[in-house]
Amino acid sequence: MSDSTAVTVVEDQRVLTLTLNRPDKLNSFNEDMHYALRAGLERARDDANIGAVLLTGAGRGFCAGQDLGNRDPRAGGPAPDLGVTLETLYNPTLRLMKSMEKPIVCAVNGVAAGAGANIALACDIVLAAKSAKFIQAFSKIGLVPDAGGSWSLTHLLGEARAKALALTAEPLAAETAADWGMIWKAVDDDKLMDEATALARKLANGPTLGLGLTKKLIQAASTNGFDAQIDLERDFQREAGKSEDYAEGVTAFLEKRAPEFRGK
Ligand code: T3D
Repeated sequence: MSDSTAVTVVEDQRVLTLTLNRPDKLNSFNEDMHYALRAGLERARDDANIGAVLLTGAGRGFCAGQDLGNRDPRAGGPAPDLGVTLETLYNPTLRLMKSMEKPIVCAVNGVAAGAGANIALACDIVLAAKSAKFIQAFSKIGLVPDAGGSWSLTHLLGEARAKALALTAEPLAAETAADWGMIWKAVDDDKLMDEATALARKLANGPTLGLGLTKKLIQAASTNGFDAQIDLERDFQREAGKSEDYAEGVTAFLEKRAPEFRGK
């Protein structure tokens, strides 16, 4: 586990809360923060006592993407190979987020720009404070969308809106993002953390085996055709149907009581 302060890590009631913590730089990514975030996610993936992740940012912003202080051309030398950063820092984390069979709830507490916006969109359920904005800032500095943004925006919004957001870098308000289906919902600023925490706790204490399979199933629908997808539903339902949680869920329903899920 990382001992960096760039991401604070708090475990409570089966939720691992990861808070990006470089507020004076709007939580922009340096190497330290990359590795700390990855270590937190790996802990959540591997620890059976953790059922869900809550990702948020410290201070007034969620994340402003890459720390551009580390990219100053005035320092001289050859141009950096940004492909290396993506390959070694961003992409492994994004793959981990998508592959871990536990839900990641994101509470976007303020501006989310560049890779910061797209890390949020790679989470499973995104809530944002009404004052938050999403900015595909890349085109302002001559880059292309990364951190999965070209995929997420296109899948969530379609080409028309994806292209306009990426080409113009216009800020998108949280409420519009919710209206467009880019995120789950926009909530009052002072309610954001309570609502996101309650949601993460509910998921973490739910039938986590089935929830993990559901995450995989929905993700597979982005590339599968209908036939392949209903075959996958059959396979995953077979697995879910053998779980203790399924037996408990049905028993609890029949006994008119709340279920006690164990994630098995
Ligand atoms: O490089 C690679 O490895 C490839 C990967 C690239 C991925 C990317 O994410 S590229 C895109 C990088 N991000 C940006 O271009 C966004 C830059 N930031 C902004 O445009 C604005 O800061 C915001 C629109 C996000 C917020 O604006 P505002 O007015 O609310 O805040 P501010 O005053 O601009 O920022 C507050 C402080 O945070 C300020 O520091 P100071 O002056 O108080 O000492 C500012 O410099 C700092 N800050 C904000 N974003 C970054 C940053 N410092 C370093 N890197 C940042 N990205």
